Amino acid sequence: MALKPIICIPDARLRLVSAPVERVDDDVRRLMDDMLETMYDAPGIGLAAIQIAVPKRIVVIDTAREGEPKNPIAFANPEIVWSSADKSVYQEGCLSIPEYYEDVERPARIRARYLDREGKSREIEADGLLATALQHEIDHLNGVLFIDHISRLKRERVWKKFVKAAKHEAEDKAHAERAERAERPRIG
Ligand code: GNR
Ligand code: NI
Repeated sequence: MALKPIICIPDARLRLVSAPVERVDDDVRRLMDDMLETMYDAPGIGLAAIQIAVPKRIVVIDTAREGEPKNPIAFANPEIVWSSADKSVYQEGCLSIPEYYEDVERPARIRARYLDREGKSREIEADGLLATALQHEIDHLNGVLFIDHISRLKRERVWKKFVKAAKHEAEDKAHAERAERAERPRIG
């Protein structure tokens, strides 16, 4: 198993539409395991493969609370086959938009079809936090972020904040590299 770096906005890869998995083989299972390890480490309750820069339709979720037994679920090619008319509101966050939380309204209950770790087709009916998390993750597979479901004013505000932070980070990195070159003792 391996921990993978999580990419954040404004990284353009988060807008990619991920490709379906053709076969749940050992490589896919290894990816699912790496994603679970990365998700637990973060910590988060869900992770889509694109968040570790892999544009495949794979999701992992564990909504068990602290102190409860772990309940990891891995999904390949998840699809919502039914959603309820009644909605629920959760305060959502995203590991790709650190430390930003906002209320999002989504269908309260869904039915999803997916392939499990063994490649077997399954259906799951979800409500509560699991329904919200699964919809949040399936959005990631389509390049959609939870901030796309909030007001434009709020979305633009948080987007600009992360663009600015990314620019500062790039400048700091370039500066450190220049300093490194200038101070390195020359040979010959
Ligand atoms: O850890 C996460 N918590 C969360 C809370 C409410 C609704 C959705 C989520 S998913 C998020 C992890 C994440 O970014 N998954 O893509
Ligand atoms: Ni997310």
